[in-house]
Amino acid sequence: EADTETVTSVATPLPQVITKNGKHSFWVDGKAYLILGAQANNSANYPAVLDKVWPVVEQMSANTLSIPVAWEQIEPKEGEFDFSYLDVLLQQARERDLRLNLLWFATWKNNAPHYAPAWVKTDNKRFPRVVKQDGSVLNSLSPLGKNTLQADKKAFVRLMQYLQQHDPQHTVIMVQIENEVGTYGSKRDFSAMAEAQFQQQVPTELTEKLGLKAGTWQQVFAKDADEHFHAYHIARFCEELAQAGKAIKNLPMNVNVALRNPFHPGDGYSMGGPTDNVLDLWRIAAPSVDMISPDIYFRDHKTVDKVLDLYSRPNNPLFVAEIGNDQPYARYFFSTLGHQGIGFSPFGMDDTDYANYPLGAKTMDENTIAPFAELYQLVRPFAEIWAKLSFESEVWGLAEPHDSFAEQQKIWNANATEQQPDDIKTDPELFTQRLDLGLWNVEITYGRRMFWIDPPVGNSPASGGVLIAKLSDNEYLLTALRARVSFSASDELAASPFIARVEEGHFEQGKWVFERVWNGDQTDWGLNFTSKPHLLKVTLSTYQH
Ligand code: N0T
Repeated sequence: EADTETVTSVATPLPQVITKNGKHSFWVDGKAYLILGAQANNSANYPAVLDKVWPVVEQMSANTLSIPVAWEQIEPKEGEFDFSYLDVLLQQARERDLRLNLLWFATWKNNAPHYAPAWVKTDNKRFPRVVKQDGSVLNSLSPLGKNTLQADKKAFVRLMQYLQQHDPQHTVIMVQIENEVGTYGSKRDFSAMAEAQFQQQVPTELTEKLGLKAGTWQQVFAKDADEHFHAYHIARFCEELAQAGKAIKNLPMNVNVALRNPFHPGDGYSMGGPTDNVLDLWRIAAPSVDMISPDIYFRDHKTVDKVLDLYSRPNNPLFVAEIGNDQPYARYFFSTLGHQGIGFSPFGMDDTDYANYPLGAKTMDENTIAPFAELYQLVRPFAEIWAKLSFESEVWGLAEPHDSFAEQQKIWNANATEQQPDDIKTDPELFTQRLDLGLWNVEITYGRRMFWIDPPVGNSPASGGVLIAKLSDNEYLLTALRARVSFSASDELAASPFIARVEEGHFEQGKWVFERVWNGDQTDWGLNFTSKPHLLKVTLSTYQH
């Protein structure tokens, strides 16, 4: 018994991120893996409350839980480590067949060292905070504090050693370094220590890779010098952690970001974090970080789509590390997968009695869970196939485009996004999307009957979406919710198009299992999807005149 276990665990390959031709794949147990995630609330990292977390994760049909592990809890006294929380967490996750993404809450938890041990937080001399230009001191640790890096790294290495020794089956598939790093209220540290560094040359590796001329921070980045300087040093701090941690156990590691509004950035955001303007700098300065992951609290389609564009790049795999847990956010699961996302993880998914409204939902109950559960239940039966096709073939995913949430729910910097005036909401184009799939085009419409040609009026609330994967030039895997999907021939095809065959089925052990053919009413008016899950294989053809 014991022997077989050792043999299996030794054979279990490490989770990893694979990049080929600018496309990314996240592998677990030697296979492509799609993170159908859930993130627990901030203070859910204690054994006594875990039984309030699992039921929500299970109701969602999630396969991965993101949950904090705090520096203050594993090293309450300097040099004395306690991993009893992880013992319980790992065991309970395994019993439920769930994987974990551990969030290392340490030097930065949204700007502040709240989760650092008291012996760190109370010793400003040894662990210096960011000094503002006016000389006042912020409650955000400076990335230039050598002792801070050393102490944080030491604890992080112990955490990775714990995983190396106690998690041979890789229940933990990813580790997040810090949480929403950066500083609110100053573009950088202006302490004497920082000033000395700020006068120096920008490291040549950075200027060269960014294609910029060498010089001091001020010379190279001009009015953006302060922010770039701060971002570089935070990125290097995270890089040191990632490198040291990976040397112990080579798990995928990510850094999550408190976003700035891509259309109206302003300067009130968490400076120095990997916001879109310094994303390339971060990728260069922190090469051991596998990905920079957006935390999405914009509710509107236009802003979310832009964020997904910005964070899915040949040099950055897209993982939506956090997204609000209210209904309007759920459908962006479709667009995340359409951007070749490796995962999606709504925030605040547990019953520990907290709701981060107005960012997320007002309450945690069945109604809050349902929109996410519906999506995971739709995709989970073919998640591995999807993840494989996303990497090896071409995939598309779209969420219903118009926004239907109430004005008063537009908060924070999402305020800035323009809304359509009500009187033009009758335009069917608002509820129509088109995709060029190669030889074939597809039109997706929302909010119409299954039969006949009445124009689309949108779902209320907006909640539809579609997923398409290319199987071959004339063959697609398709699923959707609350949408009509109509194929047509693109200009490349000179002959007349027809639907050759639409099979409904499912996958078993990676093999397509045929259930029935959709024909007649089921194909005459496009392929109409309701709130029930249907998986289709669509084969298209042409006839000559
Ligand atoms: C997120 C979450 C958690 C004036 C917020 C979003 C999580 C962190 N931060 O519930 O704290 O750990 O990553 C920042 C959004 C700031 C909005 C400010 C409104």
